[in-house]
Amino acid sequence: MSADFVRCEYPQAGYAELVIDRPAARNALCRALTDALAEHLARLAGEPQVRVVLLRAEGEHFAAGADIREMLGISAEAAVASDFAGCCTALGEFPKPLLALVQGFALGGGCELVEMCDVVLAADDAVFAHPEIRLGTMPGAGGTQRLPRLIGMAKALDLLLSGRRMDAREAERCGLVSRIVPRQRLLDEGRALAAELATLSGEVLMLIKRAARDGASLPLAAGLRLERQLFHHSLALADREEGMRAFLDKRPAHFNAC
Ligand code: CO8
Repeated sequence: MSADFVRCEYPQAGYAELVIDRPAARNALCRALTDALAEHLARLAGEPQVRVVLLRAEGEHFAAGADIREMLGISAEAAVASDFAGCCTALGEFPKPLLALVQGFALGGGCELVEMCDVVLAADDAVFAHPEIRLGTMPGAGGTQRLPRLIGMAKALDLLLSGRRMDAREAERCGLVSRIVPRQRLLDEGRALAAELATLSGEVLMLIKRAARDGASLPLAAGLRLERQLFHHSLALADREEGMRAFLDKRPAHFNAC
């Protein structure tokens, strides 16, 4: 496994951390790195004790996008044959909550990774951009599709067509970022949030993510039907009984993993 550029850690019970670790190249997303990410995610999806995954990066920056040197050598035919950029679907399809911690630059494919995460904590120095246009190329891992859905068409096309940078405050205002955190507090705050979610029902966390994510691409009536179906399903879970009994017994609930 090409694990060198991504490591998986378990700082505390209930959640895992995936750490992108290629800081000398500003965490540029070479194929070995995205393959390693996909392999870790496939394994974590099946680890019942892992209820939440936190994605973070070593160094000053989150990720500077696709590896431009590598990309320069890829022909259109080779990109089709190797499903280049399809390698990131593992993140977009991951069923458990994904928290992203972003410091410094999240550019191009790096910004696309952020767009695939569920809760984004940005350091106050975080900068987001889709500079692909300035390289004569375009987003290929979901940027033109997810960004407009996240922040609206007008703002998304402003960013995608110009390649301009957006600071953490603007990213929070427009809905790409969930919370801004002082840079020196980013890891602690991210781990505290992951640990908090890891005490909750793994099954229900996944149901809520599924309802919100799958419902977002449906017409409202179909989305409401999906929610109702998943809600009814949740009523059969032992965790539902445990949560409600614990409330009435005035004690903390002890929920199951996934
Ligand atoms: N690819 C390859 N190498 C990179 C990349 C990159 N994206 N970014 C930085 N590096 C390397 C540099 O070449 C340099 O290497 P070396 O030390 O060997 O010369 C090293 O990292 C340090 O880079 P800088 O000296 O430029 O570092 P600075 O701190 O001055 O600047 C920046 C940091 C602002 C991040 C700057 O490096 C930069 O602008 N990088 C390019 C950003 C960019 O244009 N990204 C878009 C790439 S295209 C894309 O993402 C398309 C997505 C398609 C799908 C994705 C599927 C995975």
